[in-house]
Amino acid sequence: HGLTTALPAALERGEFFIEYQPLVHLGDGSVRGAEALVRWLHPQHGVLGPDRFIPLAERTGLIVPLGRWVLEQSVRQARLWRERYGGTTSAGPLRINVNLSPCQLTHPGLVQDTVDILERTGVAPDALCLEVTESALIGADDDLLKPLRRLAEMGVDIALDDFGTGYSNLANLRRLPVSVLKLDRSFTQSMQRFPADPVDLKIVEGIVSLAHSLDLTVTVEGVETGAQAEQLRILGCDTAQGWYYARPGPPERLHELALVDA
Ligand code: G
Ligand code: G
Ligand code: MN
Ligand code: NA
Repeated sequence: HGLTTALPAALERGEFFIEYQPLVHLGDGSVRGAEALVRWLHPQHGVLGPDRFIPLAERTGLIVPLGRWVLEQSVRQARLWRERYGGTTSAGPLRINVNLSPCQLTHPGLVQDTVDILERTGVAPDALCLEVTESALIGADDDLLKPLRRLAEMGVDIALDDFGTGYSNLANLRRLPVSVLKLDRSFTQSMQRFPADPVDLKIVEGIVSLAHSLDLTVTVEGVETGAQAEQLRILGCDTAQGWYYARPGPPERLHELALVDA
């Protein structure tokens, strides 16, 4: 339909833009980086969120050039942040998280495109974290994991996004080249009630303890209140993201948030 056929021209016309949502260290509240979230400024419909067009882009294959564009823009932005701060904030260099769709994982150019973008921009691989959903990696064979392994060996972090929703076998984690778990928003929501559901508390505690024993970092999504942040900090989560800290916004917002902190 209409949106689908308009996608390729939209990329050429520069109708896509990226908002950034900060990632905050739960221990000291400092901004450590941001997740890049793509939007489409449609000439008739206004701003469309990724839910409206990413599935269409996946079906038509446009996700590959669109994803490459998002990666390049985001890494360039990370480079600008580094220049602005002389490379560091109080908490070290700002990092950038970029979502990968399953189609990008199977595209043969992924590793080379990523290497090229990092080289062109002069950004170190360890400033980049690629987010892959848990469901995309369920039952993944070695062919699918190979490019992620190569990227991980270069120092790029791989995060398992929406973790806890995909029915993945926890033992399976050992096989995956991931260094970050992003706990799904549903866990954070269950911390809203006070006292929180004791079973949910145990589940989060268990995930955090397993993750740390495997040398993985735990990021929580969807933090909307200070009480949730405090509960998740006590449970041992490392990093948080959510409206309590900031909604996704233009890159200048992150400058302000990180500078307040520096
Ligand atoms: O922007 P919003 O917070 O509504 O994000 C909705 C979903 O869209 C998130 O699950 C996110 O992972 C996904 N998303 C946002 N930007 C991108 C992108 O550049 N590529 C892919 N594949 N998914 C994205
Ligand atoms: O990659 P992922 O699908 O997890 O992208 C995050 C999505 O969650 C985006 O759509 C973003 O706008 C949304 N989001 C970010 N912070 C919050 C929050 O605190 N509460 C809720 N309900 N949604 C959030
Ligand atoms: Mn994500
Ligand atoms: Na997510």
